[in-house]
Amino acid sequence: FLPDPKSAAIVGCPFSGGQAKIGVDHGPIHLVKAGLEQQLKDLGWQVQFDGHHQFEEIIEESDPPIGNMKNPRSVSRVCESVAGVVSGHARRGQLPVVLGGDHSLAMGTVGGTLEVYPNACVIWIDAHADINTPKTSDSGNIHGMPLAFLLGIAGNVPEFAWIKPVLRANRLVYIGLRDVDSAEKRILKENGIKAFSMHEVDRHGIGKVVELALDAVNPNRDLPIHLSFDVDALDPSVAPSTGTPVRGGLTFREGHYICEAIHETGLLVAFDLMEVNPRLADAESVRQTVAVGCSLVRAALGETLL
Ligand code: B3U
Ligand code: MN
Ligand code: MN
Repeated sequence: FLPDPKSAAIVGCPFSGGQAKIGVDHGPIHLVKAGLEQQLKDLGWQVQFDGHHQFEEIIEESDPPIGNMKNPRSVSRVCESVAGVVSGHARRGQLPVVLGGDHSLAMGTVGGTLEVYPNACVIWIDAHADINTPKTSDSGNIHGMPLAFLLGIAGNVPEFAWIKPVLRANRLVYIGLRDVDSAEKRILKENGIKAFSMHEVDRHGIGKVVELALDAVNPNRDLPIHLSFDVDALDPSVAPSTGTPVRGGLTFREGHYICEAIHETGLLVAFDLMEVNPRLADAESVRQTVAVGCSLVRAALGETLL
């Protein structure tokens, strides 16, 4: 089954524990302040927004590293809670629009989606592959690891035991990659995971790449789609306010085209917008990044140019 037509829930996740820079926890507040809820209503959606999540009570005061993983207990508990919220909305027929926060949150969002739609595929838009295991990660930042946990290749970390290996490698595809660690390249190869880097976007054009990406994970165009959009997939000239910008990214139109094309499939069941950090860069850059973020969400929910 698919969500009720045009019923969405905005899930604001002010959380930054999956990486080191302060400010990304303010992303959802800025996106909502910019009017996202009303913008979606203006597109004809019923929108539930109950305020941002309050993670204070579940974030651990003392959270020493496990191996090299930073803030592991907090990340785990926050993601477990997000998974419950996302699956709840999905069960009620709503399309969760999750606003991050850092991309570690996707352990919760994708986990929640797959609880309700076990055969869903994941389209991951990012400069980075976010598939390090706790062993391969140099940084120890868990926002570089969510896919390893979802795929069940992260190794045994008891604190993350609640995450079931719900995602199959043939149901995951990337668009926009350009900063992938060598261990991650090996993981992608070993698991046969399809990825369209910026090289493929340059070669084929974004229209063809989205078609090929859907062919890879959704050949009959009949599986639910979870679209997880890291705003750093966009070129830093388009979305400067993010923690780990990488030059050579998607243009404004390429980013929007992806969202529009996924909307056109009629199969979208969940959308994440992650890594907007309003504490980085100057006021005009922040305004621009927040505006682009809102407009990506609108495109995924059906805003058209004509
Ligand atoms: N792959 C590196 C860098 C990184 C991943 N995600 C972001 N940066 N945003 C890591 O830390 O795992
Ligand atoms: Mn990411
Ligand atoms: Mn990224």
